[in-house]
Amino acid sequence: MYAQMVKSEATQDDPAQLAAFQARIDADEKIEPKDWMPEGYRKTLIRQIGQHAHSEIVGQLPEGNWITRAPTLERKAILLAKVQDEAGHGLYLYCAAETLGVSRDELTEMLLDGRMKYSSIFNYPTLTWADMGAVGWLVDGAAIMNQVPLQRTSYGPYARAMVRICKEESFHQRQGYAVMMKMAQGTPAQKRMAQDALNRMWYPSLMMFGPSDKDSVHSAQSMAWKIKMNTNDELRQKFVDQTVPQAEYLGLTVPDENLRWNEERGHYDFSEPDWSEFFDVIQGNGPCNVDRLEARNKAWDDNAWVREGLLAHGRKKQQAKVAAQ
Ligand code: FAQ
Repeated sequence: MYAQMVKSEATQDDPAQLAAFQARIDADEKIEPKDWMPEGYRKTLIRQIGQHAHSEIVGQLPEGNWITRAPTLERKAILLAKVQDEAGHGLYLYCAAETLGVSRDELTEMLLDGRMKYSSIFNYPTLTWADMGAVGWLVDGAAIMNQVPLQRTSYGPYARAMVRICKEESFHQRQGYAVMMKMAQGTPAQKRMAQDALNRMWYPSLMMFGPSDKDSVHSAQSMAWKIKMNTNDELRQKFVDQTVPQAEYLGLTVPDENLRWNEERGHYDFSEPDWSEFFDVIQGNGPCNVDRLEARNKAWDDNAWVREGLLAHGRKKQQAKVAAQ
């Protein structure tokens, strides 16, 4: 339905203006906030950047859950820094979305009342300390695979936000892999925890790239506009090809009986995730959807006084300025 809406809005635009816009995209020019853009382009960006921002913010919850239980002071400091980075990513992305004419409050309200999504992965629980390793290694690993190409996306503010985000995400991925190495080379019980975390996180991580290309509603238009640089399946394949040797190095087994190197294709063959589970999760029926939205709603309500205080302060300053004129 959204795709239809985008299409019909796009067709209302002047064909000559649309052609000139597409020519700029094809020439790899960056589109900036004050430039003319088709309404469909603007709305697609608001949807994608907004959902990306929400994912960074909601994504703090599964790891935040482990800050007080990190096994050493060093691990606690690292995890705390990582979770704070995710908050920063959310803020850069909300700022990028605001340049398209939507406020952060509006975006947040759309998250809180279920009109906007966030990444499916954050609706799974983090049950053991090994999950902190698996989240960094697999979830940040998948996020980087998707986000490195987005540094070249056509919308300037989004592309520039991704540069810093990607630098920080690679530190996140390395810290996760370091936790996994420690666990996988630890006692038999620690190695079992690491394997259990991989077993539970593998398919949800593959789902992060979105539905298979044949079911992806937005890919074709988003790629023509260079809002997306690759299809969902292309990035999923790259992720599998990169991650399987890392699992082998850890001495862990990827939970997929069909996983094998295909000499002819030059890629791993692997099993698709259970797509009915994916669609269930993004419709709000995953293991933690209710908890995640409750936590976000509570934070929004508890912090209303801060927003109101800041607005009152802003009004007072404005009034004082007017009175002094
Ligand atoms: N979860 O037509 P497509 C991170 C929805 S950041 C939920 O293929 P599209 C950092 C999609 O919205 C992770 N919904 O969609 C971190 C659409 O529904 P709609 C977030 C999903 O947009 C790490 C419908 O399915 N990254 O992890 C998902 O072309 C650790 C049809 O799908 C980004 O957002 C999903 N996985 O492609 C933080 C990157 N997949 O909107 C803390 C930017 C699809 O029509 C700790 N986003 N859907 O109602 C993208 O690259 C794209 O938006 C995709 C989806 C690839 C996610």
